[in-house]
Order: sequence, then structure tokens, then C-alpha cells
Amino acid sequence: MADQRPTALPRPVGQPLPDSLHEAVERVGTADIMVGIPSFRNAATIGHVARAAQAGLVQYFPDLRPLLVNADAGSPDGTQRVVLETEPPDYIERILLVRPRNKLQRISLTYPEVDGVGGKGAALRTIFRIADALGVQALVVVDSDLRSIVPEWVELLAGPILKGGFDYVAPLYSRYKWDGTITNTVTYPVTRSLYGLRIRQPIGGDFGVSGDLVRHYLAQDDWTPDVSKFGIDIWMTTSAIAGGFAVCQTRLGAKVHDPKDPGADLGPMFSQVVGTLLRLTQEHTSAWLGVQGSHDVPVYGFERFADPPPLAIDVVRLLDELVRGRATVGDAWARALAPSTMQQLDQVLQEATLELDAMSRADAPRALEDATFGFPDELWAHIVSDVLIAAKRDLLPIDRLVAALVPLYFGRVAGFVIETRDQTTQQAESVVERQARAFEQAKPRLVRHWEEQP
Ligand SMILES: Nc1nc2c(ncn2[C@@H]2O[C@H](COP(=O)(O)OP(=O)(O)O)[C@@H](O)[C@H]2O)c(=O)[nH]1
Ligand SMILES: [Mg+2]
Repeated sequence: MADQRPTALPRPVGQPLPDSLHEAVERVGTADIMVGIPSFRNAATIGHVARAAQAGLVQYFPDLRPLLVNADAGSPDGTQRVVLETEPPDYIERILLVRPRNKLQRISLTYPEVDGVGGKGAALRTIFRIADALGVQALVVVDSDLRSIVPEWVELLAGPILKGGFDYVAPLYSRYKWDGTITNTVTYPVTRSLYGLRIRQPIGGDFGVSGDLVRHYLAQDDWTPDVSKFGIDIWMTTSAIAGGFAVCQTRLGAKVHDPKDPGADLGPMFSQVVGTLLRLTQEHTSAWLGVQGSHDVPVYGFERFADPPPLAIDVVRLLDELVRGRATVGDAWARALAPSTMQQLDQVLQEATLELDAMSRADAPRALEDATFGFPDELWAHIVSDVLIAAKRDLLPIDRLVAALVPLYFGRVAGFVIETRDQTTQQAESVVERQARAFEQAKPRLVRHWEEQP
């Protein structure tokens, strides 16, 4: 209860809080459980997320001191106003018939940049610092563009920490088969094959973090501009694993959020996520080099079935990006990829060129249903391993390696979309699993090359 806690604030790790944060922290005083929401131009959707989070806090944790924090980029669309003006906690208490012991507190602030760089990661850093300064036991972070969040998500993400002693709770959701392409093609298979943990959504965006892990995050000395942006999610997951923290997954049902088409929207995000992944793979070598195979990670929550809405993907654009890659980053491919990988890639590029011609003919374009292009699992696993090795050997700077990988990722997604065009979400899931096994099979080769002198 509030009056039994010491009034002095625990000392925050790292630099002192800037004045604006310090004031907010002093006003709140102390909190046991906190939901943090990063945002950037999310006025249309954040109201629902804030309401669901508030309801979850008071409904499932009525004995804890709850806090909601929105860290916004200074959005011009009124995102912060929506958070502060959404129905107050007494509305939640009325509609849910709960009488929480502690009043829910809300903060919405514009977060400071980290070394001059803003983004989702910078927003989360502010959220970590507030959580640490207040000494919260469990921090839940959720994205502000979620449509499918319900109050129970707060319990599902904080419960394993407060009841089960876990430190990091990663989400498990049903996503439409063509949503989450960076996860499906890179972060899931790489995290699984390197660290041996089958964490299906390492960059899902909705996580639970213990107070201990928040402190560990703030004590890490490896923050970069990419981590201040969309590199944050893989950084959180990898730092938790490499730090030896207890990790689990939680079943959240469907993830429905603002859709993105890989070719049009995901290039910069891919670079930030994969650039971070390449760096962390070098930093945490001792945590993965000896790991063989993989195993399941504990799962919390009741199984649920959900059918997320479909999203469209422009396959012609993806193939076009792949084919044009030869002219724009072909020299980097030749530097970074092993000769055998390059040989197989040449074959795939020839097929892509033929498919692209057929699909983009002005008179009678070939339909997706008739497309035959494929991008083999093993080739993709070798490409990603070769890029990890190239980063370790410093063959090219990380930003050039990642830029070289982008058209290949687009090509791999094109192959996945063509292969799964008639499949159910569940059938497409088995293709993702097959690919993850290919990454595990490629691991001994990766380890061999990693340890060899170039
Ligand atoms: N504060 C802040 N939040 C951001 C920024 N960019 C993205 N976000 C938030 O990060 C979350 C995830 O972003 P989103 O674009 O939905 O990415 P995706 O769902 O992972 O593809 C959302 O809550 C965004 O509002 C930013 O520059 N600043
Ligand atoms: Mg989103």
C-alpha cells in the first residue's frame, strides 16, 4: 500500500533525469506497475490503447499502484492530448465495477532525444528511466497503433513477472501470414538458431519487463542511433537473453495494427533492426557460439484462435527491388557472400528477372496465381550467415551490409508470398518453421566460418 513504502526515490541508474522527467517522477512519487506507450502521430488509435491499458491496470492489479506513461515524439496531430483527455480512471471503475485501492496516474510527455536521435527506442529509454526512478516491479510496453489490444493484455504481459518470476515476456500472436515479414524472415530464425530459444516474436513491440531487467537495460553501455529507432525491440530481446534473464512468451490472440507493405514501408525499419542484430551478434558471441539446436520457451495464457485481417503485398515491386539490387549493391554482394552462395543467388536472380518480365507485361501480365518464382530456404539462411560473418570480419561497414541485404530480403518475401498465396495462416506458419530449421542446419557452417581466420 502507498503509505507503507519509503518516500525517498530509488537512485536512477545512469545520468540524472532531465528536469521535465524529474518533475513528472516527483509528481507520481512511486508506482508498482506501469504501462508505457511510445507514440508518433497516433491520435487516431492511441485512445483505444490507453483505455485498454488503464482498464487492464485497475481490473487485474487493483492492489498495486498503477501508472500509465505515454512518451511521444512531439506529434503535431494531438496524440498527447488524446491520451490525457481519454476517459478518466473513474470511468473505467464505473464500467468495470472495480474499486482499486490506488488511483491510476497518467503522464504524457515529449521524450528527449538520445544523443540527438529520436524514435521509438528513444521513447522507450525515457519509459525505462521513469520505471527505474519509481522502482516499478513490472513494466508493460505496448504499441500505440494497436486495434486488437484488450485490458487482459496487461495481465498477460505483467502476470508472468509478478506471479511467475519471469523477467521478460515476449508476445505470441496470430498475425496475418504476410504481416511481420522482418520477424519471419530474419529476427525469429536468427534468434532461434543463435541462442537456441524459439521466441516467435522477438520484435513484436508488446512486451513485459521486470524491474531488474529495466535496471540491466539502463546499465548497458551499447546504445546506438539504431537502438533509438526501431532497433530497440531486438535490442531488448537479445539483451534479456544474453544477460541470462528468464524469458517466456504470452498468448495475446490477434495482432491487428496499422498495416505496412514491405516494399513500400519497411526498408528503413529493416536497416535499423538488422543493423542492430549484426552488432549484437558480435557483442554477445559467447552467449551463442556454443549453442546447438533450439528448444521451446515457456508459454503463458490460454490458447485462443483469431483470424487477423489480410493485408496486401506488392510482389512485382519486391521482385523489381531484388533485380535492381544487382546494379545498386551487387559489388557488396560480391564482397560479402561466399562464392557458393553467390552462385545460387545468380540463379535466383535470373528466375526473378523472368518472373518480373512476365508479371509486368503491359498486354497480358502473369497473375500471382501463375507465378513460379521461389527463393530457397537454405540459400536465404546462407545469405544471412554470410552477412553476419562479413560484419564480424569488417569486410564492409554494417550500414553497407544491411543496405546490400535489403533487396535480398524483398526477394525472399516475394518467394514467401508466392509460395503461401493459397495457404491458410497456419499452413504459412509451417513454412516459417521449415525456414527456421534451415537456419539451425546452417549454424555449424556459421560457427566454422566465425572461428576461422579470414
Ligand atoms: N515516440 C516515438 N514512437 C514511435 C516513433 N516511431 C514509431 N513509434 C512508435 O512505435 C510503435 C511501433 O511503430 P509501428 O510503426 O507501428 O511499427 P511496427 O508495427 O513494428 O511495424 C508505435 O507505437 C509507434 O507510435 C518515434 O519516432 N517516436
Ligand atoms: Mg504497428
